[in-house]
Amino acid sequence: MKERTFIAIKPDAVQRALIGRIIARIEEKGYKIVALKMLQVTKEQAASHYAEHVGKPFYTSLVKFIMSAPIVAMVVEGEDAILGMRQIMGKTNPSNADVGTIRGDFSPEMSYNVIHGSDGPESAEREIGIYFKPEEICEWKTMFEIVKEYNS
Ligand code: IDP
Ligand code: MG
Repeated sequence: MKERTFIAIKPDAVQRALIGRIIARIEEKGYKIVALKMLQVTKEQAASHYAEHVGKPFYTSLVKFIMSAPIVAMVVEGEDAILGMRQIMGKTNPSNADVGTIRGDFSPEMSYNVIHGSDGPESAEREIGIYFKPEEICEWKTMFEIVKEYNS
């Protein structure tokens, strides 16, 4: 099923100049970026984004970290894109993330794991709403979609 997921290139990856390489992986897979912007996460956005983690030992440092430098926020669309992006990202703890995944290849430790991706349809919708207005999401066709239409 065609899905949209919220993806963020986290502050550590922005600071390490990995924006282009991470976006390349999303494009190489064939997913469509339908919204994209750099922004400084506010306290309100951080609290809302990470509400499920309130009370966990890493919560305070997580919120501080996500506001420590800009993020690159995206809405990524594609067939089963929520699970697909989680696969491309790799496991939360980069020590267990497969080689070839973004976290497996670029992240040295769990608190600096370079990318966020929604973990299900409800969180995707909720997270997209935290960072994007509906009019910031672009309707457009990739070459692949145009070719598929032509062949159908
Ligand atoms: P996810 O990003 O793979 O969905 P979550 O469990 O939702 O993982 O955790 C959100 C973020 O919180 C992680 O990406 C990571 O940056 C951080 N985090 C999660 N667990 C730990 C931990 O045990 N220690 C330090 N940071 C953690
Ligand atoms: Mg999560």
